[in-house]
Amino acid sequence: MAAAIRYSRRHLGLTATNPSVATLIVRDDGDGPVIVGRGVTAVGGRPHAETQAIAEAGEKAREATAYVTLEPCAHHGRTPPCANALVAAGVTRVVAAATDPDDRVSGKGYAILRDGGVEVIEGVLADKAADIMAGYLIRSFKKRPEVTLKLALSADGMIGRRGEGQVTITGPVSRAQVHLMRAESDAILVGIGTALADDPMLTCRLPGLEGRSPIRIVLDSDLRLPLSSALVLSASAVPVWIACGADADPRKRQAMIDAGCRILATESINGRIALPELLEDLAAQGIATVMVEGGANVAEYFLSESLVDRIALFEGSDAIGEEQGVAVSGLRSHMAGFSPSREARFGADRFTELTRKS
Ligand code: AOF
Ligand code: ZN
Repeated sequence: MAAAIRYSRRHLGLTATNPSVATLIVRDDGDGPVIVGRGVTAVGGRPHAETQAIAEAGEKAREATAYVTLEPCAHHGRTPPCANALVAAGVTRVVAAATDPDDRVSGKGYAILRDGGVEVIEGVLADKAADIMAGYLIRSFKKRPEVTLKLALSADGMIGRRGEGQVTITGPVSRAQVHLMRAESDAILVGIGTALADDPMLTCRLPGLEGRSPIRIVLDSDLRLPLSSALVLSASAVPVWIACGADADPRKRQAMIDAGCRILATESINGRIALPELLEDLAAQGIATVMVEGGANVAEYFLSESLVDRIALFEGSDAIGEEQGVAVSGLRSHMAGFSPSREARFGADRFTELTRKS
């Protein structure tokens, strides 16, 4: 199951509105277990993992065990339900991690398997699978995407230097990790302050993963993003969605649309986009994971609204100094609501993933 869960990562960020799920079909003919079929939910969400693994295994699926990271589906989509396909393939045992919250499936997939004479073992490494599929689960239960706040902090807790655009805080290994996180996200979000100061691309530029850039979202109540910005100029290659206030200038809106951007008009309160409404809208459009990349005001806004599920904290070893530094106000007290779930070193930088205490 651990191998299946690792394999399921492969298509994170590519399968909306489906979760990225994996299946390994394993058999033991006396010489130890051998993987005879593998599948991961295809780009775009179909075919499902199981059908691909079954196709690869062919006759070898008979009397084999299937490891599935999510309960096999019980509904008819473009293909018959995966639970029926597993029965038909002659699999005798299914080991599953997470139960599918989808009403069309929940519990019914296991029932089809058991009715077909298949032994079912549920809940194996369920927490690990739920961690990988958090976006899918949060979108199902809370009708909003999972929000990961990425923060790069200097040794003295600053996220930037006053009046400057992009400042180097972390090293190349951390930056590569950030690009990988972008590739695994459905969308990436920044505030207009960051978009104006940095003129960022927000794409994934890892060799081999260039085609995996997420949708880029800018919180821009008054539509201040210039048509000449790197984001707008690349909108036809990688989508740009602009969240503006419902009362934003209609001519500016049209100009953005003409430039290839999509407008999400959202209620704004005191000049700020209403986040719950925006997130609900994003979830309704299939976005399950959003990575928030700055700046300080947007980070503080998401934290104070309790809309951050995870913090990806990259800490560099150089200080910026309080005089010149920009900090996220109240960061330490907000962080008290999170507990560390993973730690690593990326070159000289320290990485901590924090998960919200429920
Ligand atoms: C599986 N295997 O690999 C995945 C599943 O739009 P559809 O027909 O593809 O159905 C989407 C639902 O399928 C989704 O909500 C979830 O319940 C399930 N995802 N199921 O058997 C898979 N990705
Ligand atoms: Zn299925």
